[in-house]
Amino acid sequence: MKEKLIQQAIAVLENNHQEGGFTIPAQGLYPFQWKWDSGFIAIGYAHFDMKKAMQELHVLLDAQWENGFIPHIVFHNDSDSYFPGPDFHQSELHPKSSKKYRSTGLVQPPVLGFVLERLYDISKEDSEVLKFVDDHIDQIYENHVYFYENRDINKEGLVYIYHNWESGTDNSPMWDDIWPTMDSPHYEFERKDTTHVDPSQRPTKREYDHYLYIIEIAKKYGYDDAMIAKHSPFLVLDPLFNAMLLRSNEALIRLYGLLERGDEKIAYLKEKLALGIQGMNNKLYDEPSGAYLHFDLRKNTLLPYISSSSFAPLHAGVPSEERAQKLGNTLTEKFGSVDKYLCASFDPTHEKFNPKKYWRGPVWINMNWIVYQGLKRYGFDALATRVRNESIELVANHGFYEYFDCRKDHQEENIAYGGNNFSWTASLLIDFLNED
Ligand code: 9WN
Repeated sequence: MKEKLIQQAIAVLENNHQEGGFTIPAQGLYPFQWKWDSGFIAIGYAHFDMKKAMQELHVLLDAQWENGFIPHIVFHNDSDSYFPGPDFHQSELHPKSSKKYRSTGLVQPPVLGFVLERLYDISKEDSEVLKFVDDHIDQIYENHVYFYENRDINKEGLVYIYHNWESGTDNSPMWDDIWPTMDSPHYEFERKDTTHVDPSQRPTKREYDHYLYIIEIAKKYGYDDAMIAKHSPFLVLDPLFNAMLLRSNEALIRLYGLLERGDEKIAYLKEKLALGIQGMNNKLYDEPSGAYLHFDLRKNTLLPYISSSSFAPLHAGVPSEERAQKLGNTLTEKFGSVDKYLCASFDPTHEKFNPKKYWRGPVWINMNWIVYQGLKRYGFDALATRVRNESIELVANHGFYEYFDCRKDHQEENIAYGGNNFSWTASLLIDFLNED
């Protein structure tokens, strides 16, 4: 079974690979290059085609802006199967945006540092891959500097996101409390996503109004970070985003050490790593929930919801052993009852949980991969193995979908939702299967 699944996963990636050397997340639904998708996709390629893995990252980094910013979508082509496209986002409003590629003026979770490290480890310390690391590591470092210089407004080692699309967890119930504060206009536009996927599995029209409105505000200020920090109605410290940044800091520190260069950069990253760990523990950990939560910088308060993002800090070594144990308990008790696959994207015991709707409940394979790495790091082997095995089971039984229903006793035949032949589901399945 393992070999067959790997071959199927490789076929998904090969079919989504584009002439320009990058891979789309899914045909029709997502026709461009997405940042954190490309990171996860590179990990899959690394197991069977290292050249493609390196090319995926190289092409993404080619779209980096002069200020270190790496965009969330790179619009390599003129596909009109996605909304909102380049004409809406207008990245050219920012004076330092790429002159070569059009993109969004948004970011996504900073996974590239640990992806680079993972490529090197999968290659078993191959010298060509180390050369690739040497040639590209400074770009990722510059991206981290961009975050710390522009988005850490309280100088506490934690960086903000100004849009739900930056979180990667687009319509999480987390954001429901923010929308009523915004008074967004009712826009007229043509959705494309709902022509590819059943609308009941996607965000609502009103949610899209909010998504567009925040971008209109950012555009009004030419995507200037300081102005966004001042005026965006959405300004959040996200535990997933910050954990990815810290885990990537850690990876860059190790890689610069292997390259035997960058002493000042190592010192900078170490300082930010320590500060960020402290910041997450002081500001984002919520004792009563036994989990890390999102912090709303506009209201100066934690958003009281537990999601799969709450467990991401394990991957970056953020919690103490004691807190890690509490996170493990929260995961088991709230998300891991016997009739549920791990790991729902939103607290399955909460009234806002929806098992079919995008980031409001379904299981996502990239989040499972992050949670799995974290559980392993803290030695929670049984729970880690469960996450891995259930990820494999979901894909083996239902296909390479974007997200899955976590209810084991759910009777409908189809419990897989969103885009089919989805790239990171395929690539991370390859990584999970190679763990043996
Ligand atoms: C907006 C590509 C992306 C993922 C995100 C996921 C979804 C886009 C959308 O698809 O978001 O970025 O249009 O819904 O939420 O995590 O990177 O796969």
